Amino acid sequence: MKIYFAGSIRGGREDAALYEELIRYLGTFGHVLTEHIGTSISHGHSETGLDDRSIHNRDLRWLEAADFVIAEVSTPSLGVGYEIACAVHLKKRVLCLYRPGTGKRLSAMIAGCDEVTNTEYDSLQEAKALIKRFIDTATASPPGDEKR
Ligand code: 6IA
Repeated sequence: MKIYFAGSIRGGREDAALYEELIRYLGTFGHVLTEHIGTSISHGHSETGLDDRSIHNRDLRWLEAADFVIAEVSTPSLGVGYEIACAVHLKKRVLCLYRPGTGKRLSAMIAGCDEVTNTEYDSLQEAKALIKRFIDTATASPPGDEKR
């Protein structure tokens, strides 16, 4: 199973340690294509050495290959929003994880999108339970047939 994890990079790295925990957990279900998102890079740093076009094109190829997309959306990120929109158009199953306690309201373009599974959580344990339920449900029904 291929899992695409999306989390903020240039939008802000406040949740990088949390992403790392979520990616570690997702790794128990399958191969996480975007493992680097949890690594401790600072935005503005030269990152991988890849130029922006190469990053964009590679990530879109990964998105096309993914069975599921899990997005942590508490830190607003243009890139994560773009990935979610692309995933919706590619008919991927998308889980959005949002912590309401951050003081940042989730964009209506995500919160109001019926094509994604929007969830709220407070603790890492809750996030893991939401991920497990989402993957269990999604794997039990063929794509396009699932109840969101
Ligand atoms: O606008 P943002 O930078 O916050 O967008 C973050 C999202 O875009 C993530 O979910 C990534 O999938 C994707 N993205 C943005 N920058 C990169 C990137 N740079 N590498 C891979 N995906 C990216 C290199 C940094 C790497 C060493 C962590």
